[in-house]
Amino acid sequence: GRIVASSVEQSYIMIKPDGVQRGLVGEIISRFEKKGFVLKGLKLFQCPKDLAQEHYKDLKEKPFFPGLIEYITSGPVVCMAWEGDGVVASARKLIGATNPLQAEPGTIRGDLAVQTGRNVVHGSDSPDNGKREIALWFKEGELCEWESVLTPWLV
Ligand code: RTP
Repeated sequence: GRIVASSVEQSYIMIKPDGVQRGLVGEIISRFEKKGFVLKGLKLFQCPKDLAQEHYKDLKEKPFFPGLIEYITSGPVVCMAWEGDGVVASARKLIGATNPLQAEPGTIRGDLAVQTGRNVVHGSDSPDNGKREIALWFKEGELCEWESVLTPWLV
């Protein structure tokens, strides 16, 4: 879809099927809310195979690629667009290392997961990929422009 460009940095954050299945949706959303980022898009979504393949296209030569596509399409995901200065790098820190056994306690993966192949959440790795992924996962009209009460306190 085509999404109206925001001047503020945005990250595409996704709760993967294991996070939804395990009832961790509220816990994960809460961490981004408490940090002070602003939620601009949110939906529960059954990802089709072609979208999963497009999202992870840079990994298509990896041996784990077929298993990754099966995992991401195995049940609904929660798609989110989070906004704020520095949100992309900060969200990666909140999420923690790709391998949850190496992720620091206090991070989402460090606290809630044990397997790389079941690491509960995705976060964009650059502001450009944040834009690309939000445009890939959301359609026109699915993002909301609204004024958070955080703005006068945090910006
Ligand atoms: P993400 O894109 O989900 O935030 O993860 P990431 O940047 O931390 O990791 P990346 O290397 O981009 O890998 C994407 C996702 O593929 C799965 N993976 N499985 N079995 C394996 O060795 C393996 N390696 C990666 C993980 O779900 C990882 O998050």
